[in-house]
Amino acid sequence: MENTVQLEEQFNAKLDKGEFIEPKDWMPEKYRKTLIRQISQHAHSEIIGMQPEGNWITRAPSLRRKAVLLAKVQDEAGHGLYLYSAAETMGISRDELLDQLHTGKAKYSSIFNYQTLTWADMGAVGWLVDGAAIINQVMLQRTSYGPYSRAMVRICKEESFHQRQGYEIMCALAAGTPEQKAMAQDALNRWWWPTLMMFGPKDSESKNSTDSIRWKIKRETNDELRQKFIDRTVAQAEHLGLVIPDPELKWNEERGHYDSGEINWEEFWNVVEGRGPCNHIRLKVRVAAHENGAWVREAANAYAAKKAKREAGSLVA
Ligand code: BYC
Repeated sequence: MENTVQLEEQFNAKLDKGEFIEPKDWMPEKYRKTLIRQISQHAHSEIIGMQPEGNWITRAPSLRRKAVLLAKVQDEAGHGLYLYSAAETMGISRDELLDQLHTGKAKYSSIFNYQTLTWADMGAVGWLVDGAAIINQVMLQRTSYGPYSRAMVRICKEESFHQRQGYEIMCALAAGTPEQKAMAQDALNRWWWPTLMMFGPKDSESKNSTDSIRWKIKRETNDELRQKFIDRTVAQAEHLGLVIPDPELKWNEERGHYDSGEINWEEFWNVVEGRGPCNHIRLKVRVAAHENGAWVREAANAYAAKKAKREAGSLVA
């Protein structure tokens, strides 16, 4: 019988060789807890993230835009499902995970607590929010836990379509009438800073990063990914003829990166801790959707039980 020290050595050797940790492998309890926390937070973000965009499906300006947005919001539901399934492989049930969300115990991404005020916000969310999500998720494709990594591969493919649909909306608005261009600029002004907050607190304040980097759950730090996003997005804003709302944004030749202004960390923590513009309404709508869907779950369970009974009967016969 192997003892914990030996098991931990084998676990670390797997990580060193770049192998995946799979559900049936031994893992330190803290590794399991960290992954349940992060994967479920990620799943919750996907399904709460359906709300700000879902609000615009009936108001999309054309049939084409409506069909595209509908497909995108459906994709987010799918992402939530892959991620809940990945979290369940760690020995926690879907009911427990949803309960943690509905009682406010579990976090979800701060970004979805902001309002979507105009159609241009659908452009800014796709371009910036999905753009930031891709930078984070491309890194997570190489995360050390197999089921999380495999979910990310599929999600990333869909996210790049999401990002392009957002950028396409921004291109149309930025090349439109002065009023349309002003709408696009206003959306960029409101979404820029909250998007930078998606990457989490700065490295010096990130309590989970040391363990997560050691265990190869995260391959890059919050600040490294945020910098990557800024460096990529500046040229995209210039192409649109829009101005990023940061007067300190400046190319630094020596560093080979853009320098940027300080994030309002007080706002970040307020939103994370439940005091953002829409935290209350997002949870309320989610709980109501869950309660209204009870009959679907009951019907699906009754059907599954009936089918299992019938199959058991035919086996006996
Ligand atoms: N919002 O130690 P740290 C999408 C929390 S959805 C809220 O750095 P970590 C989409 C953090 O949980 C994609 N909370 O943490 C969907 C921790 O609290 P606890 C969303 C945040 O985990 C629909 C504490 O602050 N993507 O694309 O090492 C429509 C300290 O932070 C946030 C993901 O979920 C935040 N922004 O790093 C459109 C990515 N930041 O739990 C689009 C998966 C930090 O210790 N998650 N906190 O109490 C991750 O990659 C990592 O969890 C983070 C944070 C980089 C976010």
